[in-house]
Order: sequence, then structure tokens, then C-alpha cells
Amino acid sequence: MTQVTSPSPLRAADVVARRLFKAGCRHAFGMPGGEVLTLVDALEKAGIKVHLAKHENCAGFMGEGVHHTDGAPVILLATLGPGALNGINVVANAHQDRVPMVVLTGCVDAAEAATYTHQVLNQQAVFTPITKASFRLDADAAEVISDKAVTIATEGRNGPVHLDVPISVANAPARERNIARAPAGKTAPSGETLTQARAWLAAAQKPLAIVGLDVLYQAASAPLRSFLETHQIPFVTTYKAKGVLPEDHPLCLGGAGLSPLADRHLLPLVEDADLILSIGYDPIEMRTGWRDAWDPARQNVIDIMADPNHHYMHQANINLIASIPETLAALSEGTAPRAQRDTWADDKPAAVKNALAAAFPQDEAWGPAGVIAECMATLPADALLSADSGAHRILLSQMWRCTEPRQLIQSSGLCTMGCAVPMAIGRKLAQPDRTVVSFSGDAGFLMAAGELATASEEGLAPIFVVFVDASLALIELKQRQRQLANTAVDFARHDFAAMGRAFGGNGHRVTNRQELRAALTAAMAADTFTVVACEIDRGGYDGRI
Ligand SMILES: Cc1ncc(C[n+]2csc(CCOP(=O)(O)OP(=O)(O)O)c2C)c(N)n1
Ligand SMILES: [Mg+2]
Repeated sequence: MTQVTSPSPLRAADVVARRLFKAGCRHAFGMPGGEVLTLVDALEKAGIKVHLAKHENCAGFMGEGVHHTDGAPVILLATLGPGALNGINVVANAHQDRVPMVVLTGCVDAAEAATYTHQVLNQQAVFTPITKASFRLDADAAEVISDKAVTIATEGRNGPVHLDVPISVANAPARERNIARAPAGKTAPSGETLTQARAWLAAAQKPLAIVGLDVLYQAASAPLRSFLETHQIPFVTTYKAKGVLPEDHPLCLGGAGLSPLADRHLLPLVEDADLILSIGYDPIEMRTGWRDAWDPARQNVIDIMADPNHHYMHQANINLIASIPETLAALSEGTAPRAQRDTWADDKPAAVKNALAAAFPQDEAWGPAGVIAECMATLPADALLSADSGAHRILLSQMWRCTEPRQLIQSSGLCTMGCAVPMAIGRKLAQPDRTVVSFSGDAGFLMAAGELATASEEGLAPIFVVFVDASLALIELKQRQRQLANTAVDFARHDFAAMGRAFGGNGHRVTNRQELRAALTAAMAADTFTVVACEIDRGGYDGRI
């Protein structure tokens, strides 16, 4: 049954915008060109504020910063040709990092394109491999197409959907109906599979859980905590799932993903476990060390996931595409709880935890670990953080103890540089009352530095911490490890603090922990953004990640 609910004349662009508003979207980010002006108008009329970024890639990351607060899909708005193409990296990121996003691009009408070439390219062909779906808007089907865009972006493993909007279609009259679509019900295992899984859980002497980002999208923190505590299961999280339970939890072994140093301690424990529970674990975040990290021929493995295992990074004996809270409840039912410390009689997880703490010490005088330790000591425990790609991020992800889900956001699927600054801008826009801090390497910061202008124009006061080592530290390290000549990995020391001031913010250059503490304290009290440039030596990550 469909029903006309809104009077004409609505434009197709209005129908799209109103559907996005219904999905919870209140902000769109991008840069208009002449071809998307109707969309800009429609978004604003629907109640969605259009923010002007300085680069489409950064626009998408600002949207992601907001998304981690409001849960709504990101709206990235780009004009045709160069605008759309500038957004490719963040769209691919949304695909690999499972961020729900609707990418609105303008395009010339099909009839026009038959005899016109300026800035015309097949945008759908560009976006198809890096999105879950790509549609061309049609005025007669505007509502169903925009509804599909939202549902595909937000159901199953989340991701981006592209909507190519021809100029005249945006402006064409369109009707709005109420599409009645019931979302899929929540499923849990039953029958023999459930009996087997329960038996393994009851018998396990050395159970270990690997927890990933599907848990965030199912808001499953509370049932996860009760399950892990009831059965006394130690757990490791991916970087994106850090904080899904507070990381000072006695069963928490911290995050894993990109650090060979951490893996050296964690992977032997994985091998030693007699039951692996992969709970919403999406291995797209992991490096090759986690490929077949366990052996289903020798260990019982239960994989609870949002999408089928087509990655082949690992295998399981029981694969469950099911709701995590419902599945954990079903597994627990009829399985006797364990007394505290009733698993792992040898206390090996505690030993691993101690070894990890020793491997990532908090008491270094300076250098990257000193910077991070000082930030942990000075910033509030609930500061909202973003991290860029590079050596600094690996160290930060291993050292930081998160207290809540999505506290530390980053690109850990695509691992792109240039995400941290715009993500912090978006996060601060969404949660102005919280302390919001980005951590970037000097090269990654330079990729996004134009957005300091946006922070300034929006009147936002995030704190941008920069690890200034005049080096692509992660790549320089790899080059040195391979005994290759030092080439194209070092660059100059620039005055990052002055860049902050140039855009109307504050800037501090710091060279020790006392100066860093003073700079952070001033930044937290400031009403404009602050750049904190932490001067560290080249090669500071040797032996530390
Ligand atoms: C857009 C992009 N280009 C290149 C890379 C490859 N890459 C990964 S880390 C890195 C070095 C980053 O340098 P910097 O931002 O200074 O951080 P550091 O490693 O020094 O902490 C590079 C070039 C990437 N991940 N993303
Ligand atoms: Mg660097």
C-alpha cells in the first residue's frame, strides 16, 4: 500500500533530502558546484545543514565524525567531475571501514551528455567498486531510490551508497509516498548448532573472545559485558572496537590490529585457547598476522558476524549470521556461569596483560610514547579522540585505554592519512561540550591542514595534536628495516603552531612533557581550536610498535 503524504510540488531533490532527514541526518558536508545547487537548496529546506569543507575528502571525514555521535548516515555532497573524484578516498574508506554514507553527486543529463564532453565522465562506474550500490536518480522513483540508498547504507555491514543526480532530475517534480518496509527481525541460533555451541562454551577451559566493530553497530556493549563476565572470557578487540567495554575491565587484553609488538604477545594466547569466540569481528581491520590465527581442526571456533565469511581470513566450525545480543543470550541460557577466574587455570591472560603493559610503557620522558602518556594524564578520561594513519596511530591505539565505544575513531580498514583532523572537526560539531582531540603525524596533518579554516569558520574548538618528526615515520622504518636507501620519506620541520594561528586558532610548539601539559590545559579552556605541535626526534618508534 502506498499513500501520497505530501502535497506537490516537491522536487526530486526534496524527496531525497526528506528521506535523509527521516534517517536522522542533520548535517551534510561537501563543496557545491553549479550542478548540485538544487540539492543544496533541498537539503537545507529539509532541515539538513550544508557545511562547506575545503576538500571533498575531508568533508566525508567530518561527516563521519558526526556519525559516530548521532548514528545517522554521513551525507557527502560533491559536484560532478573533479568534485566527485576528490571524494573517492573517503568513499572507499567508508566502504572498508563500514561507515554508512550517502554520496550525492551532480551529473549532466543523459541527453545532454550525448553531445557534450566537458567534465563528463561515468561517475557510476567510478563509484560502483567502492560502494555497496550506485544509483542514478529518477524523478518518478525518487522516493524508492533514496529509501534504498539509506537502507543499503545502514543494514548489514554498513557502507557508502552513491546517488548520481542529473541536474534536471533534481529539479523535476516528484511525489512522496510512504514506503512501508519492515526491517528484518533479529535472529539467534537454535537446534543442534545451538546445543553444540553451548556444549563448547560449558566445556571450555581456555576461552578467548575476539571482538570487532559489528558490536558497535548492534549497540551490544551491555549484553557483551554480561556474557564475558558470566563465562569469564578474556577478550581482545580490534582498534575500532576499542572501548566497547571500558579497557580497564579485568578481562580486557586491549586492542589488536597493526602492531607486530602487541601481536607477539597476543597471538600465542590465541593459539593456546581451546574456544575462540569471534564476536562481530570483521578482519578487514587486521594485518596478515591474523590470517588463520587459530586452527578450527584443533580449537573450537564460533564466529558470530553481520555478513557471511567471504573474506577467508580465518575459518570457524560454527558460523552464525545472527544478532549478537540475541545470540549471546541464547548461548548463555542453560550454560552454568563460571566463578571468577574459573577459566585459564594457568592465568596466562593475566601474564599477557602484564607483558603488554611492559611492552608499551607509560613513563617515557618524551618521544612519541611520552607525548601519548602525557595526553592520557592531562586530558579527561572521556576525551573523544581521532587518530590518523602512521606510526603514531599504532602506538596510540596500543597505549590508550578507552572508556566508551567510539571514543577513539580512526581509519583502520583503508588506513588512510588525512582523516583525523576532519573527523575531530565533525565530532566537535556534534559534541561541542566534550573535549575532542585529533592525533596526526606531520605528513597526515599537512594533507588536511586546509580544514583549519573550516574549524575556524564553524567556531569550533577541537585540539589538533601533531607528532612533528619531519618524517613519514612508519614508511621510513620499513625502508630502513629492508636496508633500502633513505629516499622520499624525510621532509622539513614546519611551524605547525603558526599554521594554527594563521587560521585564527591557537598554536603551541612543545618539546617536553611540562610544555605539552601547559598547552593542553590552555587548549581545553580556549574558545577557538588549538594546534599542539609536539617536536620529537626522527626514528622515535624504533622498537616501540
Ligand atoms: C593517503 C595515504 N597515502 C599514503 C599512505 C601510506 N602511509 C601510511 S603511514 C604513512 C606515513 C605517515 O606519516 P606521518 O603522517 O608523518 O605519520 P608518522 O608515521 O610519522 O607517525 C604513509 C605515507 C596512506 N596510508 N594514506
Ligand atoms: Mg611523521
